Amino acid sequence: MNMTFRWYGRDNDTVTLEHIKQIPGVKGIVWALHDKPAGEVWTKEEIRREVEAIESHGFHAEVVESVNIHESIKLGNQDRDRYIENYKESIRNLAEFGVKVICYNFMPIFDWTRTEMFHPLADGSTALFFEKTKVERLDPKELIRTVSEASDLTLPGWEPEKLDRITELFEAYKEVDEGQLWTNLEIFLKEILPVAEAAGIKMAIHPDDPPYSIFGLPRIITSEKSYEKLIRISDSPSNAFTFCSGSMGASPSNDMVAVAKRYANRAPFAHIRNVQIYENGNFTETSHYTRDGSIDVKGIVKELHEQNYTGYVRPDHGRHIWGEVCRPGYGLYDRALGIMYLLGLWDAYEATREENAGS
Ligand code: DNO
Ligand code: MN
Repeated sequence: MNMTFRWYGRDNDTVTLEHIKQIPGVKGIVWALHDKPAGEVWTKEEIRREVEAIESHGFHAEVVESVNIHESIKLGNQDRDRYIENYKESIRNLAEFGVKVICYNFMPIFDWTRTEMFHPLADGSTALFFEKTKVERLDPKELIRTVSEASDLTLPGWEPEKLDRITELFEAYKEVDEGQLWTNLEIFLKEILPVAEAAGIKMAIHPDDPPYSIFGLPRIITSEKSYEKLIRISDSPSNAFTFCSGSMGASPSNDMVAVAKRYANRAPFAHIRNVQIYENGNFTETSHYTRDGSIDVKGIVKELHEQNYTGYVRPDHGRHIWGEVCRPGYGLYDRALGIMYLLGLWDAYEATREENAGS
């Protein structure tokens, strides 16, 4: 496990690199140009600035999350080629600065979606929450307004530029069903994978979160079946996955230990976190501790350990604890606790292996 921590950059995050330095075992920073609109080229100058800041603190900057995909690519619009060419240039530029993995997702309009950012938990902390019936009931604009009122920050994909165009985007997606979205993904991958392969970069697609359709929009990276389909599209080593236990695992039908068993070797990047799923389909994010949620976090780490997993790992979202004011899900404290739990599990499995080898 190459332990990393997601950071939003000096101007966008309450957490600093100096803070992250004090979490034991963190080797790298997962970063992005967060102010960059989807579809624009990431220039060498911009990349250099970020990478140098990260490396000057003794971290590697080998993982980027995310280089976002322009809606025209997902929709298959006429102008998609221009955005695909820009994407290729960003891949080449990132490779020059030692980037090895680019995480991305192919969700229409929204990125990960929740209905409450500061849902109270029994222990007095708050966490992100997803209320299924609310999503089924509310118009997306209404939902975004109610959720955003509770915070200065919005969820990714809810940027004001996009919200201005939301009616138009929904209209456009009426023409795009799951099959069409797969075709558009395939066209994108066939174009960019040779470039990524030549540049030594793995394109690690992130599962949809939650892993089912919301607001009538198609969602296609939802289960192991999606992985099989992706591999059929291309078996290039650059056609890779981000394993995300909390995203794909928000569907109880996805057994994340089994997914790790079968697909960790194609996932150079893993997000590990827990969620508590309720019978009505609602779910809340919890601490990383296995007993706090529905995901077998310890089984996942065991599986990764058995495979001698050398990929990049990060704790995914955390709760907001000890009064921390931070980006929803991306505070310092609970993610630091998550890291210590993951590293602790790993070391325990390691110790067991050594004992068994010695006896
Ligand atoms: C949710 C998070 C997401 C993820 C993007 C990847 O689990 O990991 O914000 O970063 O969807 O593109
Ligand atoms: Mn994730």
